[in-house]
Amino acid sequence: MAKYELPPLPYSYDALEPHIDESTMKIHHTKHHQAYTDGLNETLIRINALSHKNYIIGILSDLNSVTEIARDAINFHGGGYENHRMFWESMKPNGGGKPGGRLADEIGVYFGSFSEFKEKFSKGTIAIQGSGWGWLVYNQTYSSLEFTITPNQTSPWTQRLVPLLGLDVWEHAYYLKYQNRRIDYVNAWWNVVNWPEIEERFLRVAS
Ligand code: MN3
Repeated sequence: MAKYELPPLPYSYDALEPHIDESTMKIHHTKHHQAYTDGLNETLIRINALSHKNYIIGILSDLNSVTEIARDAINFHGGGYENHRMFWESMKPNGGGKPGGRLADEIGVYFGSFSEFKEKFSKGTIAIQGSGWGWLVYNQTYSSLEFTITPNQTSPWTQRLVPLLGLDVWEHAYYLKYQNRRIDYVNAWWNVVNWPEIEERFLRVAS
């Protein structure tokens, strides 16, 4: 397997204005995401696993297969690489609104309604202590939708949960524009969610 490379953003750095500002997007992508990508490659080289047959999702789903000395680094950099790859695609200019189709129905089943889901996701994510992510995940064991949070860059895949929609609440994701007002960032972020993409992710895994 070739080295991992920073995936290009599917839109321009200023495309999510005014909700997420250009400077934040540029630094977040070219510095932070690049650093996780580099860290992942360096870790894989260190353990002679650059040719690991599995894509990073497979590795994260089975962290015990990684030699113990590198497990934390793979969790962090590999999670950081994959979480951010998904994050960029989870957003789009003129996004927001509500999901449709089967995902909308299932959100109704598991959360009561879309507004109840949104409230649970927002509250739970705003309340994360320190750095981490809020997630809508698909639990393949129970064929259910769940809200969960992970610390730092830990991926839901490490808990055998399929990430559908994640929100990065590290300060680097919002501090330039929102400073300490994480709640304002979270509320604004809903305006750029790429629901058609999240619906497709759900349909690919839902049984
Ligand atoms: Mn980030």
